[in-house]
Amino acid sequence: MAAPGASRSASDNEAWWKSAVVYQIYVRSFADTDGDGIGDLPGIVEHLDYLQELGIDVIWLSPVYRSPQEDNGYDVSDYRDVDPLFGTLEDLDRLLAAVHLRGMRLIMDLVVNHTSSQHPWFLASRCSRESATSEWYFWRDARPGTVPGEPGSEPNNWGASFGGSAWEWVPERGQYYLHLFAPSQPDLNWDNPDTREAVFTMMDWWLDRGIDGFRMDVINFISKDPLLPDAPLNRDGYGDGMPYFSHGPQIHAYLAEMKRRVFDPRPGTYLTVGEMPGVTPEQARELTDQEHGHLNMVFQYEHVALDADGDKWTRRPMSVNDLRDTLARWQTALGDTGWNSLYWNNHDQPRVVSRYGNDTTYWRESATALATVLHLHRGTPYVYQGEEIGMTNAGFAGIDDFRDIESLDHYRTAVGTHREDPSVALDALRRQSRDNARTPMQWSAAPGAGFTTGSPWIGVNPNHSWLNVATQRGVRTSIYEFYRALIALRHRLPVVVDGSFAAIETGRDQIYAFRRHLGNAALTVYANLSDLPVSVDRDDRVDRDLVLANYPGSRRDPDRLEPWEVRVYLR
Ligand code: TEU
Repeated sequence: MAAPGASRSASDNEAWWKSAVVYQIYVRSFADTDGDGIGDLPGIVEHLDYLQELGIDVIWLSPVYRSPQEDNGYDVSDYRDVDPLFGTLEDLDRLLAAVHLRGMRLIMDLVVNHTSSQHPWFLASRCSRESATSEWYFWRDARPGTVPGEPGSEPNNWGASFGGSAWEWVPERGQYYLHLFAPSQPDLNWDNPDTREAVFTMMDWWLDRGIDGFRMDVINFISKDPLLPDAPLNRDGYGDGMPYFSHGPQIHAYLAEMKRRVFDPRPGTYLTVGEMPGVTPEQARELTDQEHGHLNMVFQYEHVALDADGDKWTRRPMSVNDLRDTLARWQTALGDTGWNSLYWNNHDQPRVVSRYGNDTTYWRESATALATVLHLHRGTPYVYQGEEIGMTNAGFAGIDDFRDIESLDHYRTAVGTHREDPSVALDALRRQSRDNARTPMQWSAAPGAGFTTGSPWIGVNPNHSWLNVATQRGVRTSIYEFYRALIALRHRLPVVVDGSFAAIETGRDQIYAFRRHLGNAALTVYANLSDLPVSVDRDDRVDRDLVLANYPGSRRDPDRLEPWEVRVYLR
């Protein structure tokens, strides 16, 4: 099928994704053209020049498929259509063509660990054990000796990600179904060959349409231990099934089959990135092994869990030592066998400048320092919308400001069930809620931040009066221009893409320093990840030309790093 967007821009057979910078668009919060307060596909087309100017190579679209939107599109009811909230399939074709015209690429979100409970596959499956899709989900009888449907009769003790048991009783069928996330997100049974084939056929359909790859939602959850055993209890009183549903016995078989069946027969090269909560460096190396792996790269979670004590709502201070260790460990572990994805932010994470940086006194400095460390690592960097202008956490006043299913569930459980002080629960939400990432993109100081002329589906951060694209674009000292420079450096210097990685021990706790080597080229990064100045011993033989810095020249004492100062040298 020759779809409108099918022509591809660059040479198809190289591993183009290695030198690419990806920009994630959370469509509902990016740009609204029809005034309904929700971002849409035509809104993205209007901003493609902006993304091109920034230097973006690939756009990742968060789900725009038809969906009841219980989890903002991560609950898909039709994989082959666009939800009317965001536009039409024709809008998507137009976007794809416009992206390709600019020499950029576009990848879709693939949400196939689960569907929406409104998907026709599930609607049929829940009705009867005779239906064609009867075995496409995990159906189990009540625990023996219990009254089906009553609490405690669930087939196992697992809890779901958005609260409660991972099992839901369906009287019509007289069985429970498994949902690792909300009840409206039943898990697909990948052990059934027909289920896999249906997913692969759907992937073919999108690739034939001209898209350039997939970001695969919780793809390490698709193979479960077939016994679905009880698990040790969590703080919330439910079993933590992670050991039994993550990286299960068939994970390699299913991903290998996907590669063989979907990608290998095609002439081009595609970007495949698997989102994998809990993945270890060893597993990631194997999965992304450039000779034998099944995926180009994976999203790991270690570096975004350093401020959580057990569960994400319980805070522990992040230590720079931990951060440095985990980042360097992943760099070394994947080495030149596998390939890293590099990210601070996405639609599930609080804003990094508020979280690991300092979004008041050193807002610009810490945003640019964190960006430098990330972008000059080995791997493919991801920029989440608004990160390039240093967008901060939302600062919501009360529970009515939050929208996310996970946030609302946490509040209900903490305050309603566990009788926690509401202000404590709200503090945790203000810090960790996924809604922090989902406030509208701040294009300008206009009332709707240039995002919408209507009433936005979630509050605009009041700081859009000064923190916005319009005040930064073209301003030499802005975060936006710093991101442009960082991205340009990657495109200009092969050492950034292909150089090896070695951490440098400086003896200073708050400094993260590392060096990249390629042939005679050496690129060295010194980053002070703290609010305090610190002295540093550089190596003048290697650290020759300063190619990037986030403090103006006049303040530069070569042996001292100001708060959140970064310097990048090239030899
Ligand atoms: O996220 C997977 C995932 O593990 C997160 O939901 C994580 O548990 C949560 O953010 C921790 O606070 C993916 C999507 O990125 C997310 O938006 C979806 O809600 C989820 O899968 C279900 O599809």
